[in-house]
Amino acid sequence: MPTDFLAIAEACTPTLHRERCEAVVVVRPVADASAFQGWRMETVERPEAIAPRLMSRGDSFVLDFGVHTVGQLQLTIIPEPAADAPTRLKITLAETPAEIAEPFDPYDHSPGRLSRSWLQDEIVNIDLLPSTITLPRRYAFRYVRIEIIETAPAYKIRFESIVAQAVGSADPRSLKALPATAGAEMRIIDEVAVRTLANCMQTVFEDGPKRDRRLWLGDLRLQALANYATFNNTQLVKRCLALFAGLRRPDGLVNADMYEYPQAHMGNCRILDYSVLFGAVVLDYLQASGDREFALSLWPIVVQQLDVLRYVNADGLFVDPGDWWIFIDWSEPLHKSTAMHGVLLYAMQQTLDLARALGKEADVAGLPGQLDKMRQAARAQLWDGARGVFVSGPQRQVSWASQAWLVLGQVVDAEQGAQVLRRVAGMSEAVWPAGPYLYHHVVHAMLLCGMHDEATKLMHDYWGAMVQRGATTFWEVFDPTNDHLSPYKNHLINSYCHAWSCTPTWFIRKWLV
Ligand code: RAM
Repeated sequence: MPTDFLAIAEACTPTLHRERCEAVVVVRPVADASAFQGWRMETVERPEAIAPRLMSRGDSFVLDFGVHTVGQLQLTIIPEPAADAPTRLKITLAETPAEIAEPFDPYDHSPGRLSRSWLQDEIVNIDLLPSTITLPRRYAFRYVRIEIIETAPAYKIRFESIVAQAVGSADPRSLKALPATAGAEMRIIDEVAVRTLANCMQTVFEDGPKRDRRLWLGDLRLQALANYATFNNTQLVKRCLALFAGLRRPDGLVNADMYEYPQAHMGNCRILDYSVLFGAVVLDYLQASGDREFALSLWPIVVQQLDVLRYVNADGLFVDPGDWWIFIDWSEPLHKSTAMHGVLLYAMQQTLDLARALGKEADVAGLPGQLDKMRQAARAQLWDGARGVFVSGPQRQVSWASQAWLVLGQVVDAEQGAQVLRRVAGMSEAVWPAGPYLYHHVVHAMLLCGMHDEATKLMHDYWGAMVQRGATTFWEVFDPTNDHLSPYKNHLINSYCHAWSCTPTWFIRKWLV
């Protein structure tokens, strides 16, 4: 009987936890060139000042919930005296001060941009007053701006209560304590990372609760690692793995992204460096959960992913077929072939380790030889002896991505790995990472090479810099030299609570304390 993966996914649907949250302060945005994206929030008053205040057309205020929150918003509105016309409100929910301070419109809809509908603003008309209303969407926010567009000359309104019902599948009671040996900065980074993970944990591991609210294989791999070290909700990982296993592409490869609604279905993204890492997620799951039976049921699908080895030529080198999205990082100048070669090596090694753990080595008998050949090919053909680093493409580009992934692919040992990572750090022409997904792999590579001090410093310089800029959850995109960087050409639509940014908690808990 073939395994019914979708039934397994269904059976693992988590219970959502809810928690009532209230604003901690009333704020207003103030332009400040030294603040993140040019805006900081200034305290106006305590939130208790809002409930008794009578307001009418033109009044507005901004609530700060203190930390990033995911959930629904409920408002109780009282007219004084009785209302003789509807009330019309504009409500904007924001992850960052800029989303409150800068207008969403006019919006650039040109190709390559994301939909305006991800931005969180509502026009709400309320016919019957007094009234308690719950806004229709699930929002991701720290700030809420309420603007009264219309009341009527005969009456005013006051907001008796404004509360959020935070929602998520991370059970706060199951959060493992951070060892006391963690230093002060690492404690803060860990706390922000754990909130990032928790706010992305819904009925799947979402990439971001504001956007895309969807399951991505690359994000899942990192979230699962962070989750094992914190909430250890192995059922949710099982559900996500079952969704990828139950819905595969016609060529048998797992897809990069997945939707749950109205029923589970694949997204339209095929990302080579995501599909090939499916086996790595299975191995991590097996090690964390001990669930051998489920891992065995996935094994044939893991083996099927080895199909991508058809993109390795007779010399043992990966050759970009040109018809796949190879992600690696958002960096525009990055040449990706060498990094992809490293991803393949890492993924194949994980597959081999999984085969060994499951007693299935016979199914991948050719793999050890293939791995040797690909590692030798990298050392022979991707190495620049004069510069002492690995290069990619005809222009022999040097990048952090190439070094990190070839270290993760065990092309060099720990000592040589530390040398290439230190060299690339000192090369002004090297292409830097443009986002947390690649920063994660750089830090991971450093830790495998015993570079604990450098890894800690990089976490301080990168994730620590987000905290200094006010982050209470870590971001999808961040360049310490450019606050407005956005792969979608609009910093307002970036996600500021993003799955692949949550791994500092894994580094801290597994490697650094
Ligand atoms: C974006 C999301 C997601 C990522 C893909 C590649 O749409 O940010 O996290 O995995 O790109």
